[in-house]
Amino acid sequence: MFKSNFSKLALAAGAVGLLLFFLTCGERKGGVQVSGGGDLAAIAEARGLTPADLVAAAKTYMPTGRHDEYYLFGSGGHSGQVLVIGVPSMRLLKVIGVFTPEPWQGWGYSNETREVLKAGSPAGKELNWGDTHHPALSETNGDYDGQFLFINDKANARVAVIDLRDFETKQIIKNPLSMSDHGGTFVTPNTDWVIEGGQYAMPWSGEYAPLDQYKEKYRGMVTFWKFDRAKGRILPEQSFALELPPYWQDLSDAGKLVSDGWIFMNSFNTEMATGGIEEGNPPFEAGASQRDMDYLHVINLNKAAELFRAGKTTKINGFNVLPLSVSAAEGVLTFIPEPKSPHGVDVAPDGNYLVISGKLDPHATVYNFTKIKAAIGSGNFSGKDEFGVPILNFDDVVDAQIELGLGPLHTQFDPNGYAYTSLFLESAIARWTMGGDWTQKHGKEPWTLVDKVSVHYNVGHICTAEGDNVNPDGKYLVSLNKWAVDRFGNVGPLLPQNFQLIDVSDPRGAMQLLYDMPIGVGEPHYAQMIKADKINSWEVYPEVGWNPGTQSKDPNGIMPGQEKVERNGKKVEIWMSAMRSHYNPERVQVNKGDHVIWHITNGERAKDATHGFGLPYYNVNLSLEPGETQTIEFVADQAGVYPFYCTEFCSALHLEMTGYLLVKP
Ligand code: RUQ
Ligand code: CUA
Repeated sequence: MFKSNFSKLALAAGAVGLLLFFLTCGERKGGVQVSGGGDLAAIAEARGLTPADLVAAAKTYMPTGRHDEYYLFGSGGHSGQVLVIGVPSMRLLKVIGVFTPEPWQGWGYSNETREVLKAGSPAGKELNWGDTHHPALSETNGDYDGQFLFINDKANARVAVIDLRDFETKQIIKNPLSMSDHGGTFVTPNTDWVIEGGQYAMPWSGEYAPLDQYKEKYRGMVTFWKFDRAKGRILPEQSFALELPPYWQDLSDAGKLVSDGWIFMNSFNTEMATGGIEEGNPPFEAGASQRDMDYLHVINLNKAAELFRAGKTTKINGFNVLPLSVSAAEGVLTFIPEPKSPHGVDVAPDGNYLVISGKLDPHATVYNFTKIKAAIGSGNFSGKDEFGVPILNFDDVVDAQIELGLGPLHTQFDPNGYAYTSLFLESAIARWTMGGDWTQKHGKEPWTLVDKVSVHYNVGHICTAEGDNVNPDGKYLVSLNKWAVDRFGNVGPLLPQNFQLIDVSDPRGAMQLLYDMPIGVGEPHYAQMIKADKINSWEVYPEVGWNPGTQSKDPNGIMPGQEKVERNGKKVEIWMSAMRSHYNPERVQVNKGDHVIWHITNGERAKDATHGFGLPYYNVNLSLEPGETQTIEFVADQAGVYPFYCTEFCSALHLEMTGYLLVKP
């Protein structure tokens, strides 16, 4: 099975050897000279590069001005941001500010962006970190459409909406029921719903209950956020949650095609352990791992939405919740045993197979949705859990268990009938064949492990190109490794994560490791990779005076020539323009104690002609992209002179793009 690795390598080595041979026997004796100086064979020798290295370099190197084939949208982990990376070059293209202020983009310094951040904070508190986990690209008919990106913050149970017309965050929503989430964000095939699954069970809406009332008072949840594509916003009043038993719900995924309208969600700690190592109880890690089986939650979302519309939900903390008793009685929620504390649940592109990864079990377990539906339809249950949720028989609905290796976590797919599963404990990626029509179509033995590639080290999620939608590209796989250990130069005890790019394009050959990319911010969890030509973002804002918060013309946006300052009692309102290389007005005079409202419009129409606006003491930095209008507001509480200046190097006279805010005592 692994022999193919070697023959493939030999083949690659042969091809490159041949290439080098031709190069070195080329025009002149010392080998091929390129302008700038260099002889490929000599460089390879001097740098100790193998033929496989040269192939990897040739597959990833991007000559200047050439664009990458894919965009990778990666979670920024604790930074609360989203990373945008070009594939295969692995060049960082952008860091999108989401749950935390981001000064370069002026994210969190203007009125509007501050409001978006604040909307995600509990009343009276300011959150300034997030633990971003799972980015989800919007889909149309189960295929990425390049319009929106969603991401969750596990630490505070928040969900954000990013508009890919300008790569900016538009909305942050705090889950009204839970403190933490994990099984999100995932979207249904037409992005009607954004899924946010919970994680650690707790009494809802922040209420107190002692741990000895765990079974009665603590609950799990999954929230279905209704998304309005035209508005580009989640609509909380049209959204609802399911009350779930206090098992710890883990990852989820939305059904597609045959399983469209269904949601699948893993759980662990069905033992309902409550910890207490200090009181002589088993620690969580042991207490939550006693049972051989936990429960895969199978949720009939269409049915749940129907009951919600029929008024079967109650309000908890002002939010619509379908009670567990209703879900259990009405067939909204069904359980299936799943091997011991699994982690990822991934719906295959055909929508029929669900791959559940063992974590503590070396197998991937593959469930067949057609069988699940039939078993639910025939009422063939083995019993109920103690909350009254019906349980199906494992053997009725499972098609295969494939031994993959140690610590399987997450699975992605390609168009060649392969699935790829990360093996955390083994630091490897397993490639294996799917069953059903797929493998028959590709003439392969179903449910078989065919190849493994080592990664460095402790891989969590993986991402193949468009690898979780109905039409995967495969091609490239990015392994999101938790540990870097010895891969990079020493930067102190806190090491970067390591994104490794792997070529999975050859269905007959082996997978080839191409590139290591250290990620020096946060701990990225998941990423999704989309074909670059599906992203149609704006080059400049559509009109001068554009408000990115509303994605429409701002009433306070002005054209150059319309600048003015108005005073009304203690309120001073300024309409300022920014053009290369001046602000107008350049002097702004107010009195101490004045309430200042300041609108600034970038009147530029040239691509990349962004101006900044940095104001000392008042803690302001704006990024005014061509056409953009932003508003800041503050009380001039300290007299003095405050030079404001453009924080983007926009022109030769950029240093002169400045002015004075004069606050008179
Ligand atoms: S996960 S721990 Cu997606 Cu593997 Cu968050
Ligand atoms: Cu505008 Cu520098």
